[in-house]
Amino acid sequence: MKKLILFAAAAILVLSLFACAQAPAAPDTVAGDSADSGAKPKKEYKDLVMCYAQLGAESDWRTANTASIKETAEQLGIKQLVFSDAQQKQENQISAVRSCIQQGVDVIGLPPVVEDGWDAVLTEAKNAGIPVIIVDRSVSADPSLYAAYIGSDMVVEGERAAAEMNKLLPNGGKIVELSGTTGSGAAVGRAEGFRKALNPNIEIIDSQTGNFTRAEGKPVMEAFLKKYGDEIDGAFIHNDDMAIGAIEAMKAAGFKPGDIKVVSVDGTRGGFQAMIDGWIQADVECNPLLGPQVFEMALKLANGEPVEKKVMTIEGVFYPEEAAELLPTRKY
Ligand code: GYE
Repeated sequence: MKKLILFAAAAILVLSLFACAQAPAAPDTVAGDSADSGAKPKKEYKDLVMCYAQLGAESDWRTANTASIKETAEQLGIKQLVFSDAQQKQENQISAVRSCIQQGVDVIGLPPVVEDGWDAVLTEAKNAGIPVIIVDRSVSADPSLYAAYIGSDMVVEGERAAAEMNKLLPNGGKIVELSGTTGSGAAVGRAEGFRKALNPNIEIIDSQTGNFTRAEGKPVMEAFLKKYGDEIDGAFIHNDDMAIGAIEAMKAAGFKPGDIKVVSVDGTRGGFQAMIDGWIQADVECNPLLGPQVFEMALKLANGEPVEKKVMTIEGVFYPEEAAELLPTRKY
C-alpha cells in the first residue's frame, strides 16, 4: 500500500513538471506559424516570399525605406518580394495586403498610412496563418492581430523635438506646427511627445497638416506667415520634406535663416543641407533603413520561431555644427 502511494505521488510530481515545461511562451514573443514547424524543413532566405505593402512615396524618408527593403531583399537573395505603393491611400494599402494574402505569401510587412481601420484585414491575414510585421508607424488594432512591430518611438521623437525648441527659445515664444499625415502614428506620436515636453512659456499658436510632403508643406507655411507674420518665433515641422517646402515659403516672404527657429524630423540629406544653410536648427533622427531587421524577423516568423513583439530603432538628434561633416556619409 505504502509503495502504491509513493508511486502515485511520484507520478503526480512527474506529470506536474511536464505541465510546467509546457507552459505558454512569454507574452512578448509570438510564434508565426503552426507549432509543427519543427517537422518541416527550415526555410531559408532563398525560399522566402515576402510582401511589402508600402504606403507611398511622399518623402525622402519613404524613398529610403523602400530602397532599404528592395536592396536587402536582393542582397539576401529571397525568392520573391511582392512590393506595392499605395500612394498614401489606406484603401489601396488594404487591397495590396488582401492580394498578398490571396497569393499565400510567407510574411507581410505593413507600414500603415494611418493608425485606425486595420482590424478586418489583419484578422484575415491571421486566419490565413500569414504573420504581419507592422513597420515604421503604429496601428491601433489589438496586438494579437499582428506578429510584431519594428520602427521608431514617435512619442520620444516628439519629446526630443520639444527639448530642442525649449533650448532655442529659452525665454518662451510663439510657434507653429506643421504636422504629418492626419491620423498617422508618426504624426500622432510626435504631436503628443512634443506637447508633453514643451516648456509652458512656449505657445503653439497654430497647427496644420502638410501630409509629410514638400508640395503641401509650402502652402501651409505660406498661410501661417500671412496670418501671423513676425509673431512666429519657431516652427515644429514633422519631417524634412515639409520643412524644405516651408523654407521655400519663408524665403519668398523675405525671412532670413534663423528668423524662425525650425526643429524638424528625419535627418535626410535635404534636412542636413538646410541645417548647413542655417534654416533648420535641430533635426531629430528617424531611421528608415529597416530592411535588414524586417527580413531577419520575417525569416524567423516564416519558420514559426518566436520573435520580439516590439523592436525599437535607436536614434538621436543632429545639429547644424556637425551637418557639413556628416552629410557626405548620409545614406538618405
Ligand atoms: O518621418 C516621414 C514619412 O512614418 C516615420 O513618414 C515615417 C514618416 C517620416 O513620410 O518623412
